[in-house]
Amino acid sequence: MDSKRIFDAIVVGAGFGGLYTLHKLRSLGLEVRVFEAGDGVGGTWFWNRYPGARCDIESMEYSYQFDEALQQEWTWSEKYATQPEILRYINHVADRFDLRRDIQLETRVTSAHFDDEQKKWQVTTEDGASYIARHVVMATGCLSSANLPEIEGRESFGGATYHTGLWPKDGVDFQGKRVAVIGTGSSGIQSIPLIAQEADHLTVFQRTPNFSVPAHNRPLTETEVSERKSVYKEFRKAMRDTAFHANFRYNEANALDTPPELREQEYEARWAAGGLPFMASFADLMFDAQANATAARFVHGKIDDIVEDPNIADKLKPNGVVGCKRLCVDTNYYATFNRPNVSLVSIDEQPIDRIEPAGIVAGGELHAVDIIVFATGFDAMTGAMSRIDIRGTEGKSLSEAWSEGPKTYLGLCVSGFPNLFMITGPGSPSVLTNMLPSIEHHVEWIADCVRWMKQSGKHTVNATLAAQNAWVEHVNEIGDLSLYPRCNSWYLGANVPGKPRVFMPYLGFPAYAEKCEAVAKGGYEGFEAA
Ligand code: FAD
Ligand code: N01
Repeated sequence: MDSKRIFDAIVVGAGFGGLYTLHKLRSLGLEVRVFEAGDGVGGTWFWNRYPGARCDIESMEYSYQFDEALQQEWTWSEKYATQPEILRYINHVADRFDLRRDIQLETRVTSAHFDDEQKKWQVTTEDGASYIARHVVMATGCLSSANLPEIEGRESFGGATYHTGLWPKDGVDFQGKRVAVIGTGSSGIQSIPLIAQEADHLTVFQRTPNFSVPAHNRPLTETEVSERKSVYKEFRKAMRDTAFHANFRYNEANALDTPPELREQEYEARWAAGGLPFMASFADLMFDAQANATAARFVHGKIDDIVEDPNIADKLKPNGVVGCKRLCVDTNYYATFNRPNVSLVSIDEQPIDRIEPAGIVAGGELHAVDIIVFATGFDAMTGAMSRIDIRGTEGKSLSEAWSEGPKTYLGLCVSGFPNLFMITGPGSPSVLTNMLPSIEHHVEWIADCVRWMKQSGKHTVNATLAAQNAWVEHVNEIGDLSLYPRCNSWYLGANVPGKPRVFMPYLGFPAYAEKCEAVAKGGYEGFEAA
């Protein structure tokens, strides 16, 4: 790249968020540089190359909609696209919009400091270079900071270890190997069935069982693709008025007001259709524990039907609330435990004592393995930003400002950090939605704000503390109406030891988009512009 050091905007991250931000800010005439730690674009889909990695929102919805020609010309092959196909799509977008010339790969941002006098940001990268920009956009991802558990002896292991979110490009050969997978979230549940097919023996270490529904993935037919494309714009617009920003066929009825036979029929139909729309079976599922228990009993019944050994079936049954942790979407997950080469270690009963050169010791028993796969998730929503030394006005550190949990205005900005924007930050709906439209919504809001600043001769926008406090209170109030805060999920930071427990996403599309629009129309209410 050229040696230019001064830009209008610096974007951190070249996933879906960073790429669209670059395109959009460029269209305003801004000079933009994107810094990306990886050696390719794609973010999530660049890093998560584990076997079975796919989207769990249907491909024709889990894609950009900002450009009609793009969505007409790209054809997805399957209902849920694989990681390689999604990565091909992202690369296509990077080429199609000539984005690469402003993306600096293999460049990790280590700090971003606001200069109170210049009213600009100084951004430093790992190689010690410094750059200046008026605006900084953190497109660093909600699920981009791998969480490797501190298990005693981890470094002493004699075989190979992998984290699903840092998977090697050349893949991993499991043939003839004894493999351990630690973790049974979405990444574990997607990869376990495929690793089991290849490995000599697979031992799954499960700390908390998770609810999973079948994907029923399949190729898309030409007819359904062309039918959707013929109304793509209208379809996308209709999705914007839904809670998850996706075609979940929401049922307005409550589970508890529905007679048991009809309730079962609804669950059966959703199970047969597959995927996350299971959560839209009834309107009260995430708001009433008794309603949710009807869904939990249904899934327990399915686990009993699929898993032959009743003892193993019981271990696989989650106790908690369906959807309280992100519902998993699988292909043959529960059936994998019928295979003779798969065993399940429930960490509840046999806690992991340590890792030794030969394998994992749990409950005093050594499980000798050649490979350990950590499907242990991410320091979600705040992890990537916390790893950067971010300092706002008067040198105030973001880590300190967030020491009791992240506080933001609209999940877009933080008070005291002028012109620093986040894509799908904590306090926005982000991970509780189809993230592609949520990303596009944020990018477009930020671009509108930057355009407004240019037009009105403003150099900085800074969220007021009062607006931020009111927003944080509102996010908590709404979260508390639901069952989400009731379980140990990464939504709350519960998966990372020592992380403050705060329900981080905002539950509330489409009201959220209306609020953001009202803020902008009201002359950026809740912001001080100077
Ligand atoms: P990311 O794609 O995470 O990109 C962030 C980028 O920032 C990364 O490339 C990272 O290297 C870079 N970065 C971070 N810190 C720095 C730094 N300091 N310096 C330089 N670069 C940095 N969402 C859905 O809605 N539907 C799905 O089906 C779905 N499936 C998923 C499957 C997996 C396996 C995972 C992990 C997540 C999935 N998600 C899904 C969520 C997914 O993260 C988002 O949909 C989306 O891809 C996020 O895009 P992004 O650009 O915001 O962040
Ligand atoms: O991570 P997770 P993930 N010892 O945090 C366990 C998206 N995604 O990578 O539940 C032992 O969900 C942990 O146990 P517990 C999606 O949004 C989507 O799977 O904390 N175990 C859990 O079982 C998803 O929600 C797809 O008790 C430990 C697992 O590791 C998000 O990314 C695919 C442990 C981590 O599960 C994260 O998913 C993949 C320890 N010390 C990801 N620490 C799709 O399907 C953690 N665990 C589209």
